[in-house]
Amino acid sequence: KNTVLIDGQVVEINGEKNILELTRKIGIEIPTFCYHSELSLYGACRMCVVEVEGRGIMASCSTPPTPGMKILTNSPRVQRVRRTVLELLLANHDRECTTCDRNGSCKLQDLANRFGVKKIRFGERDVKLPLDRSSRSLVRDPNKCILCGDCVRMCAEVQGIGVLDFVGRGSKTVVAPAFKKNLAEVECVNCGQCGAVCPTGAIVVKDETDRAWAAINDPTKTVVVQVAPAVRVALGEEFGLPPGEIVTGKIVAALKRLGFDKVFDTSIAADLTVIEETNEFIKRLGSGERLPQFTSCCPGWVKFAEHNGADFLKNLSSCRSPQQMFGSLVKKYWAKDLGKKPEEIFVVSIMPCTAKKYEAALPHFTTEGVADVDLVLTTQELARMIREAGLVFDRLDVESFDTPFGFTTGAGVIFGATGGVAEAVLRAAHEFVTGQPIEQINFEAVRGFADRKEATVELDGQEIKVAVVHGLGNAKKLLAEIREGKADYHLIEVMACPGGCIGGAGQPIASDRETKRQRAKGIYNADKLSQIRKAQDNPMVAKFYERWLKEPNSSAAHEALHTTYTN
Ligand code: HC0
Ligand code: SF4
Repeated sequence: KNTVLIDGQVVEINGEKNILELTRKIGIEIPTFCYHSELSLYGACRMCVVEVEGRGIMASCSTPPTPGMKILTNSPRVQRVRRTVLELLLANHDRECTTCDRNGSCKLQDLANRFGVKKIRFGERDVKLPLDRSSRSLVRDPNKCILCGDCVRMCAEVQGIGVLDFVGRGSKTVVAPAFKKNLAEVECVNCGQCGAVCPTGAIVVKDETDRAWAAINDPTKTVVVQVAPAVRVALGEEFGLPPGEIVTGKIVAALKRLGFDKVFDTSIAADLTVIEETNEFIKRLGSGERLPQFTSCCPGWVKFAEHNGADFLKNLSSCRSPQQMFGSLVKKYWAKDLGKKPEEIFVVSIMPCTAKKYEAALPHFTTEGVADVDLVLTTQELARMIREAGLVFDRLDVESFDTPFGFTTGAGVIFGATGGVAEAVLRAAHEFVTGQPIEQINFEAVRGFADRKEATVELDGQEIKVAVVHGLGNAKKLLAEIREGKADYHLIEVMACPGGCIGGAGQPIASDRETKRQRAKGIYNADKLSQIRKAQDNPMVAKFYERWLKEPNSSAAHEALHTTYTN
């Protein structure tokens, strides 16, 4: 029969690839460091050991179950090995838990706790390796690395980049960029996915909450904040709420309590992006030039394209991302309404994304020499500020965004999930070409987590082929196919992170698929709840055109909302 015995319990094998999956099926949580269902098998951390009768101690992640196996998951031998593995890791690990950004979300800490490690029999490593703070987005602390290789495989396999590797030999081995360079010196795109899978604090988001407090406490600054779409379905997780719960109103309330002068929604700038990008797309369709058009709102993807897709740079939409469109409008136009200079307004973004920190610092995103977005904080950092201020998130009364950048449509919110940008553009394209609104505005074909999603839609008699990819490895494959003449799309959405922005590395730590699924569900629920679901119907955006931008793709719009790329 196709069964095994796990701790005396008969368990059927049903296509499980390894013993670990089988034990999880029956509710036994075997500890792991290097096992991720989305990454290849490595089997190096030895944390997931089990005892198999007649074969001894084995790594459960890399041992396939065979009928008749007798498996013990918690025998004295297993317990001993596990504890020794943990102690060895701890001996080699910086133990400054109290000052670590991952205090509370560290697997090593959690397991040491869970397995009751009270004493470490091995001495602490005495040499301190230098920290790598070169990246705009991340901090790498090799002293906290346990050599599980999760980041290496994430960067190479899922993102198709491969700038991290094991460097050195034996006890001197570290994970680092090649030739022990700094992150900022290699072709890292700041996606942060390496840090999102890191079980400890060896790669973390660069914490810039100090700069936010300083701005808030500076009486000469008007401090405004914009909130990205994906933040509203994930921040709650930091405070015990389920993933996908829409907490927009509480976020607004929290930001007001923290002392921000105005609280705005990035989604309104996403609506503006839809209008600019769709008009650009229709023009290209007319001329047949620079197709396929790629979306350009994801800074990880844009940097990747600048490194690896020089031949495709002309195909990127020239639209700045919503984050940057927002900052530009605030500093260029809204500041004047207030009678203020660009430097008197401090623009903060709350983003699910680590690459947004890099994007905001790019030298061309400025007005009169002043950055359009002064500071980007991730969802994680906002949670930290809320905790620091002692706000009980769950008990906050909801509030609504301020005007004029507070009126949102469903189209601007679905940007937060993979496929959302493409869908929002499709909701507009038909209407812009024919003058008639489309009836069916849900484009299910571009939703969900398949590696590549495709849709064919009819646009005034012409067949338009749309592709959506997420995870840069999938983008890389698609670029290769286009180069070989095997793919002929008109419009392509690329998001660097698996799942899109909801899976950004600045979100609460959770790299499992189910959490992302729930967040995506929350995004589409927010869309369903919106009275207005098409970007072109946003009355505030219409006002921006009337007062500031004149027409889509006008020279004023180009000046404020578009950009160019370099390799
Ligand atoms: Fe995204 Fe965005 S949707 S990239 O995923 O386009 O970060 O949430 O804010 O800018 O709107 C991230 C999320 C944004 C931008 C928007 C886009
Ligand atoms: Fe690789 Fe992204 Fe990490 Fe950079 S941030 S090292 S590109 S996974």
